[in-house]
Amino acid sequence: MADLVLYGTPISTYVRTARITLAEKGVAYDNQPVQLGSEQLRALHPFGRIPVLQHGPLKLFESFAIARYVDESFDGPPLQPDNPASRALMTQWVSAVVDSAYPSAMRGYLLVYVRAQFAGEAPDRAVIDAALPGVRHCLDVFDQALQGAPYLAGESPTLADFFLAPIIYYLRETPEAGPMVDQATALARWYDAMAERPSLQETIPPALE
Ligand SMILES: N[C@@H](CCC(=O)N[C@@H](CS)C(=O)NCC(=O)O)C(=O)O
Repeated sequence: MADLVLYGTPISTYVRTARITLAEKGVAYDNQPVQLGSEQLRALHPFGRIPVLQHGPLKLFESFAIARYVDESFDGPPLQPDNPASRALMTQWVSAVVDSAYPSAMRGYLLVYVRAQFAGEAPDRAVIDAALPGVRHCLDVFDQALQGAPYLAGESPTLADFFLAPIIYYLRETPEAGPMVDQATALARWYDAMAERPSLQETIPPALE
């Protein structure tokens, strides 16, 4: 087994954030799937979530803690700004993704499609429609932020961009949010630049089926 193991399915946006960070730093690791709701996961994570990183004796959960640890422990380009203001902006946008974008765009919208697909049913139209204003607001907020700078915390990509990109990847595939992303010109420009990075190309999740 590798010295560094990342637990969690590569389908998860949070697992992908950790994988992008590891790829940006050029760190080798083993990605092991672990069943949600399983005893194995409860033993790894007190709240039964993914990702979990095991590095020798250190076990870490919470993707922001994992991403910061990887950035600060390994050689490779720094993924967090040095100056306090830009670093605070990075942290602000990570929190905004976790506290606002994920609940509205993933839990409230995209996962409605995913659960329906797994169940072999049509998605609940009323639930999708009710989620759309929140998704639009979220995309508007990030579009506006990206009108002033190429990346969320300034001139180069930081961990904040690695939290947002996996969500936009999925939204672009949806019938309602896909066109919203395309129309959000700064966000669409940012995503195109992000999608070209080898770290994103290496971590494209398997198809949901
Ligand atoms: N704040 C956590 C969120 C992790 C999270 O919610 N992961 C999802 C998968 S994308 C999960 O484990 N969901 C299963 C559950 O909540 O039971 C982090 O950043 O690691």
